[in-house]
Amino acid sequence: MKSNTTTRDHRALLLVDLQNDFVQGGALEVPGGLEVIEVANTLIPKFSWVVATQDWHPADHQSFASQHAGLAIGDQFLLEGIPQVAWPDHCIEHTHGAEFVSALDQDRIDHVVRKGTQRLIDSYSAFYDNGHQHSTGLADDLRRHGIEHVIAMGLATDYCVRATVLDAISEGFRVTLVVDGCRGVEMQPGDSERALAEMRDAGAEMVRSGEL
Ligand code: VGL
Ligand code: ZN
Repeated sequence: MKSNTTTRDHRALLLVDLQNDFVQGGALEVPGGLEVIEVANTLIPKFSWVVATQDWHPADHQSFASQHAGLAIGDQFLLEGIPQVAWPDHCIEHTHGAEFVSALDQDRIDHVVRKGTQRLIDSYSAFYDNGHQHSTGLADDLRRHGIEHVIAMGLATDYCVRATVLDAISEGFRVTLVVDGCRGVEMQPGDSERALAEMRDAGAEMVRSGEL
């Protein structure tokens, strides 16, 4: 059991998509993705509430290039009117690729948020789908636990981390991003740097894991 040593901890650690398909050898490998697992394991014991997101797609998810004749991986298209990148098949529900990386200290995860479960809409953020129509319930769940401050890290900086951090800020949480705990896909060079600037401009505080 975890002990609650602080009087009242209003902080939660939010681990974004630390799944096999996003690390070395995975279907949507994020360069250096495996390196952040150690960062996560170092931070987990410092928090009394740990949330992890899990990208969790049906096998025929329409964000997959394989579902569209004439689309190649990395192409941009409109999915039900919403801009979408065509991804390789990844994080298919109940497969090895969708599982958390085994080196991650999963015993200390209190709550898992699965996203991208609806075939016609993608969901980068831990809070809402990409059309901002359906909530995952995470914001209310965090508030119910007295959380005011979210410390985020994970994969990928330029997609799911970015969307999660921007939504957390809009939801009224104080947000800190652990920069060395993130890696980007970089479909275009500079995407991660641009995402970091966007998150900073929106109000995210940037720290390194050693400062926490
Ligand atoms: C992600 C692309 C597609 C991510 C998930 O975790 O950043 N990126 N699905
Ligand atoms: Zn996905």
